[in-house]
Amino acid sequence: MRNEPGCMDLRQWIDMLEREGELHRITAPVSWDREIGTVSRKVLEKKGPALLFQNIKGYERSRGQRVFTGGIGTRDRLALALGFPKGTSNREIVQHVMKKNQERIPPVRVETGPVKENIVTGDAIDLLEFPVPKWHYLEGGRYINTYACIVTKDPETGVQNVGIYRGMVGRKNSIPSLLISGGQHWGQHFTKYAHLKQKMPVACVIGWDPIMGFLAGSPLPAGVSEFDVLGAYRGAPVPVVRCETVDLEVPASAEIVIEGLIDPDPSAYEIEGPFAEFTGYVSDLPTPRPTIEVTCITHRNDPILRGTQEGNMPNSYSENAVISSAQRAGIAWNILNSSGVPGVLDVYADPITCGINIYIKIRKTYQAQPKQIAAALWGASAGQGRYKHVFVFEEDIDVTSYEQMDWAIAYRVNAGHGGIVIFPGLLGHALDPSTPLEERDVNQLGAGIWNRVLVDATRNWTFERRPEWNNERFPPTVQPAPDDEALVISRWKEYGFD
Ligand SMILES: Cc1cc2nc3c(=O)[nH]c(=O)nc-3n(C[C@H](O)[C@H](O)[C@H](O)COP(=O)(O)O)c2cc1C
Ligand SMILES: [Mn+2]
Repeated sequence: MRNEPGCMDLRQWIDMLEREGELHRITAPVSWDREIGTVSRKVLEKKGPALLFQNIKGYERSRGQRVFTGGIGTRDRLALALGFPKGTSNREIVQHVMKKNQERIPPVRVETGPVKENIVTGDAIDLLEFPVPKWHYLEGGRYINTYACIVTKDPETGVQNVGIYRGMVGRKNSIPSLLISGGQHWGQHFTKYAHLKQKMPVACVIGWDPIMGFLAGSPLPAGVSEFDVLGAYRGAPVPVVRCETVDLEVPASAEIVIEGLIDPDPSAYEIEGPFAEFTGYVSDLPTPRPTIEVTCITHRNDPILRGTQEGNMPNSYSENAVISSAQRAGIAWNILNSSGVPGVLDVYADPITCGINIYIKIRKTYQAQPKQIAAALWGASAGQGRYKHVFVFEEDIDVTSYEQMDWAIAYRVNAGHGGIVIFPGLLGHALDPSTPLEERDVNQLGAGIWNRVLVDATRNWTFERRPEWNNERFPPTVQPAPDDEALVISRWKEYGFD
């Protein structure tokens, strides 16, 4: 059963995690300089709790003293954030995401809220009054925008977008940011402002309802406001207030909001990077990038800086991975539904690869069904940076179990008979380090290139049914007969087992 909690601010979310035994408070003094990042990496390795650092060295009397991270570090905490109990199945969560992504409840404007308890402007602005971590030793600086949900407005339609895009502290009032002009929605807005020869207004929302980042961190269709979808997830409109210096709206009980302008003139760019990327590799040389000049900071009393350690490793996947794996599975399943592919029973993206590899369970009704699935995913623009490797299984295989999938890949895939298909030269992700640099030269090619692979681990329908196999195309498995199994289970204790 799912409960409808309504919108939650960060403090309510932290309280909920604490009640569920999913929060750890660190009261020992900790340094912002790599220590917070390393602690959070070690806790990710253990699939441990969310962390509230309450005592950051040198910040005892500063504007901000606390850092919160790891809120959605596991699938169980994602379930909690969505209003489900822990242990909810992949299928149930993904189907909820598919439905809610398509619903809308617009926000409601309120006069004021806790985010206006403190308003900082002009020379008083100093981003390093907040305990901004340097997360990783190879990173180029202190990243303040890691889980910041950045609001921008389409200058033509007036629709607001909310997206997560990284940004580093440059000067005391500047945030050079990874702004990709092509696919990302703030990048599309930026191109329009540049055309108008105007600076783009932005508002970075740091710390609010966990589902805001869940929606801002994965692609909804262009032109859809993530605030409207967030309202639908919560069954209640998002209460928003107007910003002080830009014509944008932000949640009224956010912890910290950084308002600013991005100048499209490249001479205003500042250096950003390197950064520990979602792929688990550190990439990008220090590069001049579009930069937020901060015009105002508003924040709650005793604000909590919400941040996250980026980068997936096999033994320690990031929050981004947990979030985007559920979203990317839902997006894939919606693509398959809208393409008319029948018989899809489950779609799983493991956090480790967050949908770069995608596992699909079907009820097979025709031989070409897995090929149709791959073609649909590869043809959709929402699949641009995901679904590089598509694996298709039948209904007897649990696609959340690597053991089961491994067995099916071993004994149902025949590469010489259509079991493996490579489609070269499709849209790809420019950050994938397995792609040669020249094939991810976005300036030259417009987008990265991938050689995509389908692994069809369903039983081959070109095989004839055989009488000695009970008229099936494959032999029977070694599973005991149901009657034999029932007898043995009923006598289990008599054999001396527990
Ligand atoms: C924690 C986290 C960090 C992210 N960092 C970046 C980033 O630095 N740059 C980027 O372009 N996308 C980043 N993303 C992915 C975008 O948020 C995602 O593509 C999203 O769809 C952007 O919103 P939009 O579709 O409204 O543009 C990040 C996602 C998460 C969850
Ligand atoms: Mn968007």
